[in-house]
Amino acid sequence: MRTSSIAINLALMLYCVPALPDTRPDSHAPISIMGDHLHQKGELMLSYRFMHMDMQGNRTGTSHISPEHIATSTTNPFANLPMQPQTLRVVPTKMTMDMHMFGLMYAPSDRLTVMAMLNYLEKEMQHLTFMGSSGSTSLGTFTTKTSGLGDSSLSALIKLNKSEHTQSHITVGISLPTGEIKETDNILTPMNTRPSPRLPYPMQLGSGSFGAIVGTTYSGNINRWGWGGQWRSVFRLNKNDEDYRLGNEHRLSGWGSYLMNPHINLSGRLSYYRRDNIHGIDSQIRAPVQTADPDRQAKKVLELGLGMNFLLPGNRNRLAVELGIPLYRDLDGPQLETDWTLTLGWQFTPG
Ligand SMILES: [Cu+2]
Repeated sequence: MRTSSIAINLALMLYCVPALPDTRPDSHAPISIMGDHLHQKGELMLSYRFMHMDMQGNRTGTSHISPEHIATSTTNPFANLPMQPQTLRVVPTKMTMDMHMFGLMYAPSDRLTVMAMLNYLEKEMQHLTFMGSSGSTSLGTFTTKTSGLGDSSLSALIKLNKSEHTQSHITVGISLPTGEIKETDNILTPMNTRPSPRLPYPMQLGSGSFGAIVGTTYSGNINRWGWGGQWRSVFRLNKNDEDYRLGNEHRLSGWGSYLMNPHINLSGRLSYYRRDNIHGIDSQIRAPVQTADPDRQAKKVLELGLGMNFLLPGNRNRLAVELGIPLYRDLDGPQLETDWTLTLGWQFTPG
């Protein structure tokens, strides 16, 4: 009898779940999606996301390529400079990136939500160095590490439309060059020396450039189902002080969700991500390694995301988790491939 009354209560709670944005777990997108929702006038939200990205092995186009193959057959773009080998001789084998993302959202009106984001990054890359200027004899391995503040952003989310079950908004923002682009670390060269040069592009913490952020988001829910879509691009606006600009980035995402109970929903997401190559070159980054090549940075990835959102009792705290798994990777390579991404998040709306 007690169980059935609990069941009836749960059913009533579920039936009564209103379509207001802050009272359903699925009124927020999967946690890897940024700037997916608006707030009501006067509302403040603080958030912390932790993202771990794991990369292992190399790919050219859509095919795997071994370190030995890279070291003996991939042309070194700096081959015409003095002391440079004909092929790449240092090969990245593994990389991890941990991002700590701090966000603040505030709504001065029902129509406008402003958002600020700060990132702290920790990067680690393992490499295999091949001996001398040719052949497939390995000399040794080394790991480079960088950490610090990444680029920051300020955005405005402007409501386009809102009805009982759907909402849409556009996002316009600016990416600020707060991340360092002159990080150095100890490396092992094919000549068995251990200098500390400026590290290649993927190990730097920022872009060095201002960026324009633009996008649009649509989302809806009805009964136990939720859905949404977002387009978000970052256009790099200027060459940085080191005379290059990173490639523009575009991400198109669609997701669906199912409400298990008033506090938990499951989500599935598909995202297509595209990043262009680097324009220009940093004259300090010249090494027989793929990561130093401005034309080996572009990628196209189709990613599946499986996640859960939790809305804690009181509706002030949200927890979320999402695992991203690539379904398709096409890289201007050789380039390290991303194998999985984990995002954890906590969102808090103070009283
Ligand atoms: Cu928010």
